[in-house]
Amino acid sequence: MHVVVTAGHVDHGKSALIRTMTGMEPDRWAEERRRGMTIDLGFAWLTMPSGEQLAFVDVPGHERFVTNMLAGAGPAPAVLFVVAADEGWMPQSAEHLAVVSALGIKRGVLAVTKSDLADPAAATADAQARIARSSLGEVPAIAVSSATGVGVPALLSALDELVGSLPQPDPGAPVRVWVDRSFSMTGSGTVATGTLAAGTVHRDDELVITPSMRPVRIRDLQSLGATADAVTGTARVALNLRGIGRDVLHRGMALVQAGRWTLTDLIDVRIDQEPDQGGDATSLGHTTSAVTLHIGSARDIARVRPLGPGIARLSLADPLPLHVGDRLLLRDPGRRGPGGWPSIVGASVLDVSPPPLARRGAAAATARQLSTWPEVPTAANLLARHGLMRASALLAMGVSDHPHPVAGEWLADPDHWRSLGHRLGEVLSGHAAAEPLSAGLPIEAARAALGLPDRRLVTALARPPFRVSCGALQIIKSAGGRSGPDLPERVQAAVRVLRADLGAAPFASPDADRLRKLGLDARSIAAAVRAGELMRISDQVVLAPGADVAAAAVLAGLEQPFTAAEAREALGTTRRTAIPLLEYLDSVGVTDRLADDRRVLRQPPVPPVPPQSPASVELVTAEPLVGGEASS
Ligand SMILES: Nc1nc2c(ncn2[C@@H]2O[C@H](COP(=O)(O)OP(=O)(O)O)[C@@H](O)[C@H]2O)c(=O)[nH]1
Ligand SMILES: [Mg+2]
Repeated sequence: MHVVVTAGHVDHGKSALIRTMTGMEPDRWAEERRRGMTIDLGFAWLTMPSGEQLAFVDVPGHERFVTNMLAGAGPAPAVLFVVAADEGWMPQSAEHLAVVSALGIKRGVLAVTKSDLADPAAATADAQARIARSSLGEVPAIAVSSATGVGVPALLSALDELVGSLPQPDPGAPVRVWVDRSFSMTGSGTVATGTLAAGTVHRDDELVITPSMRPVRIRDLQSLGATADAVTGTARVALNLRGIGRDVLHRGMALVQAGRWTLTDLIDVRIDQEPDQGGDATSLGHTTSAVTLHIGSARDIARVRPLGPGIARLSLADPLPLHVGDRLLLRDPGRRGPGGWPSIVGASVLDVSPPPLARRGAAAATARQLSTWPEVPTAANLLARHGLMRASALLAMGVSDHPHPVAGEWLADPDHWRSLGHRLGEVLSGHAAAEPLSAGLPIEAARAALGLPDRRLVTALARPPFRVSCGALQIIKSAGGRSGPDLPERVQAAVRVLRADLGAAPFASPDADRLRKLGLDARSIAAAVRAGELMRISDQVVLAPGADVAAAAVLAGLEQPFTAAEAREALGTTRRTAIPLLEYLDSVGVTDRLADDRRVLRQPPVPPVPPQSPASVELVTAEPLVGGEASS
């Protein structure tokens, strides 16, 4: 099915032409028929020579009802432009053409009506020349008469050719039906009608009503008076909705697929030049007054904040479900265009979730950036602006193609991601310098420091030379193989003394008194352990790194199995050290403790990582076994 909207001055014969072509009455109201004037939208359809169905949305031409005209034209992909041969081009011809241009409608046919009353040549030439300067460009023109039927077959075949050349909308596109009519039917509840521009609706689908976001289910589905299980756009649809009252639904609301649209009251837009109205290209972009905004069947009030040439931020009185790339029509009731009609200008939506303009000069910088964007912004454009976005947010903006996520569903602009990596490095270096005894910067602190919305992003940024260990971020030192932060001079000196003691008696672990005298508190010892300068055997016992290997060598010389007392004697130490050391060796699988409390040597311990190689992850994962210190 195809949908075409009429356009043209009042009384130029739009409704009569629809009536003649379809045999249906587009003026639905008694008042319309009594006054002989279209007030509201009319709907009629026919089967074309090609067998395809063509639905018309007939609009009122009178300027008082231009809002109704916009509601019908908004969602339509093509236009039947009507000019009467006897009157020729008139003010509302110009206004409707401005509307068509602003909406970006690209395809149309010109019908020059009442050709039984006057020679259509002059009106045709004039109208074609004017239309050629609009978004429609060159259009075929057919002289017709609804009184005599002359030209009607030629018009039908021109329409057939027109719709046959329209691009086929994506059947999988997200659904948004702007409600243009709603009524209740006794016994079957509320019905909403509208133009389905793209995508598919099925019976039993759930949609949400904007702006309330209330979910509704499609009980029944009709298109051109016939019940259907599914309808694909472009099409006229009547949706019978379950469980809602008629008073809930109004023209201008939309029925949308959940999660696929952004309900927004703040947007950044590019405002079209206004060549047809001879206006200054940025005239509307310099107003700060309120304008009327139209999209689909919706009408809204928008406050315009100009950001730069042709670029503006609009604050909407009521939120609308929008995508980037959507076409909007703006009318400035305070300005009068040629012919005395409020000036009309088109705009395209660049961002439906624009960041605040906090800094000085942010408006101008934003305008510079946005003016380089294409008509329909891409994921790369939006990411360059937002830095980080959820894939679902991008989808709700109308962009389904996106790069691979950096973490979870987070997408990142490549430059922004690199600079976050640099900033993480700065933050970590700063932290290590300020707190040399700390086990690293907690992930949450790093997240807050970088202003990131999700901790998973911090983890994803922790690629070498950064790493995550026990919920904290550390810098991996490449030279020297030491993984921890540099030890303060005071701690290094104390550790040197301790290592000298242990060199003489490798298993005589220093007692609390000795450690206190050397000024080594729990934090300093933990830092020395992380730096690989000491080895923690238990809470109370520290030895030199490699003490476990040395102990195993000594124990290998004993008759197997051996008792704790035999081990203590061979190691030349006290029970205070021997027992924790044996338990440590049990825990890492070097020794086996038998049922009678004696032990056997199972295997020599893994030798420590040689100092020249980079610190390995194994060292890190072993930390909980040997460490009892809290990370700070
Ligand atoms: N003679 C003649 N009258 C026409 C023709 N088309 C429309 N009319 C008359 O013009 C008047 C306005 O037509 P209508 O379709 O309501 O115009 P609309 O406002 O553009 O919808 C009606 O009285 C029609 O009968 C035509 O081709 N020839
Ligand atoms: Mg009419």
